[in-house]
Amino acid sequence: NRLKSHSRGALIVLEGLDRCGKTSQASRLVSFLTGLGHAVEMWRFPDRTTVVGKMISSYLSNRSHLDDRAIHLLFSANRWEKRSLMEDKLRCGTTLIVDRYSYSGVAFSSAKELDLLWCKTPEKGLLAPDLVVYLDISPEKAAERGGYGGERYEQLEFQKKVAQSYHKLFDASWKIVDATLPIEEIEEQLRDVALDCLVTCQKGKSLSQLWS
Ligand code: FDM
Repeated sequence: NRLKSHSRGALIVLEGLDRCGKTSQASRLVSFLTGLGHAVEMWRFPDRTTVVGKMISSYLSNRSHLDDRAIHLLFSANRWEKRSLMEDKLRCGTTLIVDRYSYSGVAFSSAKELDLLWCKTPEKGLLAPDLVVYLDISPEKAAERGGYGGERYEQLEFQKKVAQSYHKLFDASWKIVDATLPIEEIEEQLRDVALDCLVTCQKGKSLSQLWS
């Protein structure tokens, strides 16, 4: 029983440092919204299943090496190759909970000292999220959680730079959630903002484009 399938779905993005809890919160939110009868899918970027995604995955696991700008553009291309499907899903009423998006693209690449504006440019024209939730944790606390998997960016010094880059992207519309709160409290906050966002989209808020 899909409720309100005549109105569009919401594009909700979760961002944050590695080990901030994004992925588990995203799946909890998907279960919650699905339980209420909404059509919901969990997406993530990079989407490692595509050809471009496989190149990214190989880079992240240090099996290949790429120029900083080349990998930046691959991450962006990986979003572009999903753009039309994303728009179709949203217009058909499916809400997408997305684990990382263009903000990760800009935050991680500009942490390598690539120019911020240069990093944003290939993202222009992708769909703008209806809601961005930032799970806020210090790089030190995140590192203490352990389980850095050994991928290229999972190092404290680099995560410190990523945190600074994220701060440059903060926008008044973002929902900043303290990622060190108990899991259930974070979950509760996410439910509230997500439901508000769904209502706004159902009421006819139009889709817009990122950074154009
Ligand atoms: N990452 C992710 C980027 O550098 N640019 C991007 O555009 C995206 C989406 O890839 F370290 C980085 C962030 C992270 C790594 O992400 C893989 P997951 O969430 O660990 O799969």
